[in-house]
Amino acid sequence: MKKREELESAIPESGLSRRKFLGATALAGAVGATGLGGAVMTRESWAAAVNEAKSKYHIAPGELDEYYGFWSGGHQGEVRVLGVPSMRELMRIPVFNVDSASGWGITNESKEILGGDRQYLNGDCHHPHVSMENGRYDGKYLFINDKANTRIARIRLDIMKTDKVTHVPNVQAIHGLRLQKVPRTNYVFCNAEFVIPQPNDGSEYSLDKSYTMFSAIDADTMEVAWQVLVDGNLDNADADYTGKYAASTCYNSEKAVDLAGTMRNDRDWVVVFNIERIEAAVRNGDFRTIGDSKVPVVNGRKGSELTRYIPVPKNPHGLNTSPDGKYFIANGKLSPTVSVIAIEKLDDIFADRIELRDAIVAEPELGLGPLHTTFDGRGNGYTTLFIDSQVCKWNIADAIRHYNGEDVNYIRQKLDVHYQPGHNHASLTESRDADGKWLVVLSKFSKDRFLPVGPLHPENDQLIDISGEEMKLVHDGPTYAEPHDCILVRRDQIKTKKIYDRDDPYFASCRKQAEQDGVTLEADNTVIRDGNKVRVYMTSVAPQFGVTEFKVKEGDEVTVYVTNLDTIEDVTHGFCMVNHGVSMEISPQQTASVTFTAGKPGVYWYYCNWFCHALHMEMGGRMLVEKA
Ligand code: K7E
Ligand code: CUA
Ligand code: CA
Repeated sequence: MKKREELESAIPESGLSRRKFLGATALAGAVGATGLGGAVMTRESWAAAVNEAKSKYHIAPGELDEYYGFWSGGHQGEVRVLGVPSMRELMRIPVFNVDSASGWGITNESKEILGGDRQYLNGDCHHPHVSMENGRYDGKYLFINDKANTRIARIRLDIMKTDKVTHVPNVQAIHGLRLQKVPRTNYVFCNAEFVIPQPNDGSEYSLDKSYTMFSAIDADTMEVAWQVLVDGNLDNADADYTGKYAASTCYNSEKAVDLAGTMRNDRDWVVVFNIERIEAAVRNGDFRTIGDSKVPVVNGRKGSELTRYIPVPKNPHGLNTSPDGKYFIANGKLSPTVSVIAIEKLDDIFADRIELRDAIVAEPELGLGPLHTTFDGRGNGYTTLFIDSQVCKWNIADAIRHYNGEDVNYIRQKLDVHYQPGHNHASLTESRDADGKWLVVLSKFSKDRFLPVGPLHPENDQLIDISGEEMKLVHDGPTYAEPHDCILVRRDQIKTKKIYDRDDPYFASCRKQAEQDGVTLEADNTVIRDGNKVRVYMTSVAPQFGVTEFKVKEGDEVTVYVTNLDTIEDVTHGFCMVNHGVSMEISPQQTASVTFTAGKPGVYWYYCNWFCHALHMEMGGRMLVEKA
């Protein structure tokens, strides 16, 4: 793609103002392909080309997008839901952060899910992935890692709320995360990035004796099923379409802590995990446990029958399975190449019938800093080039022919992106249904692309039309820190609830407590005193709480349960107790609860903080706190 100045000078003096032109530069990629480079561009043909490009991604008011996009919120700790191709933000799902609007990290329900880790206020999400059935998205769950505090979380996609959080033991910093695709998502595979002593109890500190592990989490129970001790470190992972193999990149085979040390070896490796053999080892008791953890840990270090280490250059990063199930692609990062590993050769590798490097069937040179590859389902890969600030479209079959000595050009196109892309992700690309329509490129720097907002810049998530022969950049999307990765799912693959079911497990513990107190959540407005514990049960119907006044004593542990009896879609209430740090969402037919300590004697108002009615401002009540 041409630079802005070249494009500008290519525009004839036909009346298109500079200002209008600059406004259209996001479409330059789209228009460039239709003849901007030539001298024949007139104002009319320019405008027609702009309009054609716009009509493909512009979703008119009231119209719905074709795809759900789930965006990681990076070190902001949440997951965001976008509509694609409009790139409109639809919802935010708090996960490892605290959210004042929904009460995530404040309500009892969220604290119960956050479990022993609720003392952490931060998270670092990278890799959102949607559960699968036979290699296709089933739309049930989305899983996401937390690198900062070594956790993974599961989000129920029917209500778009986090419903499980698991701390992974024996390791530090869960980074790569992928799901088993076939026969279904039984396992969530995740990589811990940093090597630590085993056990990490202060009896050992040397890097030499430090290791990390590949972990498999049972996707249904969210318990850790097993872990595999490996050599080197672990970065990104993916699984195959047979259910037999998963693979991970290692960039720190040197086990160095300094930068130069991690770059010492010309080749690091991809470690391939043999799932069947690992399961058999666990079944046969061929494992150990570490420290207090009961999780079976099997030995997958070099020489083990459970793994194979395929050397690849150099500090590889992304690991991506092609949607035809044929290849694992390891992205070279410090090498301008990606390594194409033929999955059909892995049986031979594990049977020691061929050499490790024989599994590599191509190593195309794409450009500087290849990080991640995605696919269009038509045999092409799209690899981000971090240093070149480009996406490279290349043909896998041609890269293989080239590797075998044929004189073919496997590179189809290089497109400038703005700037320094990390992940990119094509529609449905992690499933058999990869449809090659849209490509989202998550650029790490936006520099001059948006109005300045101070020293901290947004990132730039760019939308590229890949439905034709050429990639066309059609949209710039500023995002807050830091969506490493996203996933695009067809809208019919996700089925959401409009209102809660009254027996939803999300608030089962409210129901349990109410039963013990002889209270019917849906009907009763009552206050139960139990020593210094006070439980206030109230209903809400727009625009009123069922309880408008209750008395407690200073220092009481007060729990408020609100059951929203409204059955109308979109009528969500809130409960905010002034000067108590208490705020939560109660959506239609939901029960939510929050516990706090009653403050100094006096009057405290509570109010509904989700706009629900013309008389929403009037929806409130008073807590009267008496001297203890
Ligand atoms: Cu490349 Cu965490 Cu997938 Cu960032 S990771 S870009
Ligand atoms: Cu109820 Cu606002
Ligand atoms: Ca290295």
